[in-house]
Amino acid sequence: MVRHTATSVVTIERFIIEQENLHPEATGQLSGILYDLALAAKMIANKVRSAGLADILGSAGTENVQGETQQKLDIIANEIIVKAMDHGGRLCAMASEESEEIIPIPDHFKQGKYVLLFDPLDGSSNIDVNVPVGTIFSVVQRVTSGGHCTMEDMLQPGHRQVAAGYVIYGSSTMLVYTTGQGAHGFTLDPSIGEFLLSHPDIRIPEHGRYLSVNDAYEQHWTEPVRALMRRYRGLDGKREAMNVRYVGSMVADFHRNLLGGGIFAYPPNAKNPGGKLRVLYECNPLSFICEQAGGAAFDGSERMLDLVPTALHQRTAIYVGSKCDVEIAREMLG
Ligand code: P6P
Repeated sequence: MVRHTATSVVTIERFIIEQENLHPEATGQLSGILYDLALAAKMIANKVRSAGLADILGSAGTENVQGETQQKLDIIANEIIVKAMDHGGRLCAMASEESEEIIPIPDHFKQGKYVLLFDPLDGSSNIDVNVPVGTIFSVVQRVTSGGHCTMEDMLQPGHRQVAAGYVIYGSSTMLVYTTGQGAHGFTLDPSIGEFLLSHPDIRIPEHGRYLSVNDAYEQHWTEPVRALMRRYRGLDGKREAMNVRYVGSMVADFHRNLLGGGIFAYPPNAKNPGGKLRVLYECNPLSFICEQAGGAAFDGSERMLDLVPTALHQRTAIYVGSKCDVEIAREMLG
């Protein structure tokens, strides 16, 4: 891999090409998907930045497949991604948190060999209070041949991902992605409208500083989960106490832990007995990135990326972050 010095100005487009050149067999289709996603991210960032002024805060008055009230920006972000991605000829279908069914590629566009699964704006209930939100995406190669993509192409375990990433719309807009050759972060320079390499080859500290969990559900947790959280808090004397940092926006909590070291935990609770976060377009992409950065991800019984999904919007428990802290979860829950 080409090594960049701190002073070199490396755009995401240049970096994508350099990564593609590491694979002589690459056709450029995956690079094209990443380019188009970077464009969509800039467009969404523009909308998120001005949400408070352009009367696009608040609810759209509709519900998504999860029965959650859709925020206006959710729908706008969803449409931006679908329109940016549907004509490039690299995809055979998409799936979104905002759409109950598979989103087919219209017949008048060329069909590609990849599938894109995404959450257009995760944590969107935080928009109105200016808490960072994010876009999460996952790319897998279709497993069926010919014709339209089917659910079989969608329901693949996370270790089949060929790329994954997220965009965090925070104090700055950052895009972090992996194609299996490490995890790399790019910061949007709004003065030139380019994502520039700012965090090459991200490594998550082996021991976490931060514990991200919503302990309002403590009374619903099983005793092993309660014991695990006591361990993370240093209450059983077997581990240094972690600082609790929980924003309620998975991308924001995950990103802080990825850079600073920590664990994001969402155990099953009475409201979400199977866990709350979605396998295909939240847990799998973030787990792929975390493993590529030297971390780990566990779903309460196995490696997150080995879970074989059976439904498009399937939810799961998740413990993702610093390797040693996920190992503790595996020991105490597995
Ligand atoms: P709770 C946002 O709604 C979200 O999907 C994630 O971004 C976030 O981590 C989680 O739900 C917060 O859930 O139950 O703690 O409010």
